[in-house]
Amino acid sequence: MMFAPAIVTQLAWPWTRPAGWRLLLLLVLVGQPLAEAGAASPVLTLWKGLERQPLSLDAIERGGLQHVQIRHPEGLQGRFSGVWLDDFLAAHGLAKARRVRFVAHDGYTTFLTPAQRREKAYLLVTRLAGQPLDPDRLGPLMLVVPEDAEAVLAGLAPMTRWIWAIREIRSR
Ligand SMILES: Nc1nc2c(c(=O)[nH]1)N[C@H]1C(S)=C(S)[C@@H](COP(=O)(O)O)O[C@H]1N2
Ligand SMILES: [Mo]
Repeated sequence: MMFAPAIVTQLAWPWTRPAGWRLLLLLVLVGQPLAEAGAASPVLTLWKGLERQPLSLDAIERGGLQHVQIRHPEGLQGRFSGVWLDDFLAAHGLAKARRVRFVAHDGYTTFLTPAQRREKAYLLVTRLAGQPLDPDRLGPLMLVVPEDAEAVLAGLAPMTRWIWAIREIRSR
């Protein structure tokens, strides 16, 4: 245990510094790994038939983030970021899926056919104002149709496929 005193000194020194330094050190030592662990932990289960694939926010966003400025009927507004559903499906070899079913944490479920996906561009939202969506409310993922946002607010278009709190996507 020759080097034990050195470790003790290293662990001790932040606490002997002024508060600002302690905070900075805490952010670097604890915050960054936590943020990385959060982005890498699974938020979605993707089913390709019987094959199950857990996906992290990082994995979902890999195709490149798109941004839209909209008002969501559930009261959120601002810059929503995510990936186009068709790009996401294509990236997972599911461009031709005959049924894409979404299952939410509250049990709500709905599905899209290829014709429905051709008709409207669906955005699989991962962030609002740059931050992951609150998992206790409408997160971790939601589906929106940006081109319909105003019509939905005006009551002129249905929002039955604006599913939020998505936890699973099942395809076949
Ligand atoms: N996760 C989740 N998404 C959902 C729903 C829901 O209950 N849970 N309701 C859907 C339906 S049927 C409609 S019309 C709209 C609005 O639902 P609401 O009127 O019950 O708020 O959100 C859709 N997305
Ligand atoms: Mo509905």
